Amino acid sequence: MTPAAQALSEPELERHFEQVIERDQRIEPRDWMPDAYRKTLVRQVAQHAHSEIIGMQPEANWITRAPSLRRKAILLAKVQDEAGHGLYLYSATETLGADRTELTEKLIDSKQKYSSIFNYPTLNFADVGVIGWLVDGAAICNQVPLCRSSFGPYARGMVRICKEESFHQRQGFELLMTMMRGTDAQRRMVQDATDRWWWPSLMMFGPPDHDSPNTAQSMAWKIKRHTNDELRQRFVDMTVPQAEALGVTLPDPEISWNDERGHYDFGEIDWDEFKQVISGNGPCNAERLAHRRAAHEDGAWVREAAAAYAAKQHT
Ligand code: BYC
Repeated sequence: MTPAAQALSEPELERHFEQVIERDQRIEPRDWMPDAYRKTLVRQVAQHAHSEIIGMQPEANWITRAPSLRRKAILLAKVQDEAGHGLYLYSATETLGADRTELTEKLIDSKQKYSSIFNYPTLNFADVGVIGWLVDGAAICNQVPLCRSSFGPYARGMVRICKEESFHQRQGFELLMTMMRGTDAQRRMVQDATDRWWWPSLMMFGPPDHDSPNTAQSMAWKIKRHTNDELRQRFVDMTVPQAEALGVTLPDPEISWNDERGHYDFGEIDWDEFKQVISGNGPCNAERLAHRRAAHEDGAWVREAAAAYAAKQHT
């Protein structure tokens, strides 16, 4: 907080905060902010960071079995990028006063969420391509508007993350194009992966607007710039022509262009499945958390050594 701001009363600080939001300027870490604004940002950004880190697991499953050295190098680089995204985002939470160790503990104790999408298994190598195409594609739709989020460190972090995500999306599409030009068996793999990932990708955008408790306030604070349903629709509109170009069928017979709305209509999402997955009962929740917990325990000696080294530098 600047010395001038320190002299202001609480209602004046609140008014100043609201003006910054109204003018589409950024709130910075040392600015005064309402506790609830800080809390919702820590919740969203921590969940986002956890998603990047847990999201390394489904694709890492294929690093040792990638079909060529080129595909292996690409996949390794992509999974490393996700680790980087997690680190930028944990750093953004630290500017809000959160403690990264505590956040990791909350993740492994199931007290904080991560994206539902990473609780599904990666059964064949086409899943790597479909994650790039659909999961990173959905992530881009959701995250590009976050580059204009009202909290400075989050918005700035998202600029670089989005650049890398769009590269990931293209690598996924290129992988799938290559497989679609291959054998019948390869084309069947791509269709099978598309069938399994389509609906979970739509769920990534969160519950429908009428059932989304956080959207109204997060939009008023300009943390979120669009509702969950608006972004989901944008993703469907973007992806249907891509599926046609690729030559795969999206597993929803209700997809059709609606001239009146100027959008594609699509079928009903299974929200019971979504609720099950975010309550810890998805196909891979237990495995993902067990793996993350084991990695955290295995890394204890590194953290201890780093702390001992830092302490030595200060003596
Ligand atoms: N999964 O009121 P709502 C990536 C929770 S990683 C799980 O609409 P909000 C990648 C929500 O947290 C990309 N939980 O909430 C990485 C809330 O629960 P709490 C990850 C979900 O926050 C590796 C409750 O449901 N992206 O791209 O206004 C490899 C009610 O929801 C989900 C982000 O994290 C879900 N899908 O809106 C490849 C983006 N959806 O917290 C790729 C940043 C909702 O009250 N986050 N919930 O207990 C956001 O944009 C927003 O937080 C959301 C939800 C749109 C996700």
